[in-house]
Amino acid sequence: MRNSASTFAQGVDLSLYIIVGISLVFLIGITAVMIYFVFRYNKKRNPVATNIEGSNLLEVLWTAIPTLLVVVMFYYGWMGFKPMRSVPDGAMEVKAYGQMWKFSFEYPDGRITDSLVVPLGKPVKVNLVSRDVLHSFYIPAFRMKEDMVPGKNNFMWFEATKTGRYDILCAEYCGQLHSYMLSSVTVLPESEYAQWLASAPNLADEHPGLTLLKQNACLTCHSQDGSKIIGPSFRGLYGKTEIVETDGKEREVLADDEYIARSIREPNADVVKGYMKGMMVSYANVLNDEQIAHIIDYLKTLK
Ligand SMILES: [Cu+2]
Repeated sequence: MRNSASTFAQGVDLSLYIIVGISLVFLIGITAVMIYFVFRYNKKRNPVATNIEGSNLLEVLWTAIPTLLVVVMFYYGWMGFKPMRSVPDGAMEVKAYGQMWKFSFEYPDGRITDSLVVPLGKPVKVNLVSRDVLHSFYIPAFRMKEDMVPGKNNFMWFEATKTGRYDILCAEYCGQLHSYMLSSVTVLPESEYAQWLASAPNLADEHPGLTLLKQNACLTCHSQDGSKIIGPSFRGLYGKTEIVETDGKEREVLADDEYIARSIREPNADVVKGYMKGMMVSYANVLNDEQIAHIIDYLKTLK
């Protein structure tokens, strides 16, 4: 089986196996009977159609057997699901925020992080909060998925059974950059967790411009260390003279506030020489003037 790292994984996997198993038995059984009937009851062998009328035995069987199978599926599904909704007393609580397009986590001491870190073998309750639209908080290795619904307090809880780092994904299409909504949960032995908690950086202290760059996945294409990815690096960009292509003609521009704001709103207007046109979509409807100002302010710090 795939990576599994929480106490719930077994129950979810078991009910999945049972449902897939029953489905397979039917798939193979129905296909075999169908093939057999095609031969056994074709017109040459069986010129007069065979009809069965009024068989109480058959009617009881095809009512009772499917009912029983559906009850079996429900039973295992329910047994896997029930413990997910009753949080043990004394569970550690963390708040998870979903917003277009990132997750962030708030620890009881007010610390904000962009990935989740939890201790091994301890129940953790995650309160799920959406800041804008519907998101779905999904940890495949824990076999857990729960919606983040704006205006509604939702939660999940789990107990991690294996140390390691596991993906957290958004499983509800939430807009343009939904697929960039990734995070992770790291399970640490308790002593290491305590150490982490004492020294974890607090994102509340982060530059709002950097938060916006992360949130809008800008750093996927623009590095902060001077390396060339899909777009030009942000390091040393502000105040630099760039050679750009505007309407097919090369010209020199100064990377100032105006130029950067225009590049965010109309990325294909001035394309820096050596880079491809059409690689970036316009953020004119995503970022407002204030947010763009925060980003420019942050770029100024990347000397
Ligand atoms: Cu989302």
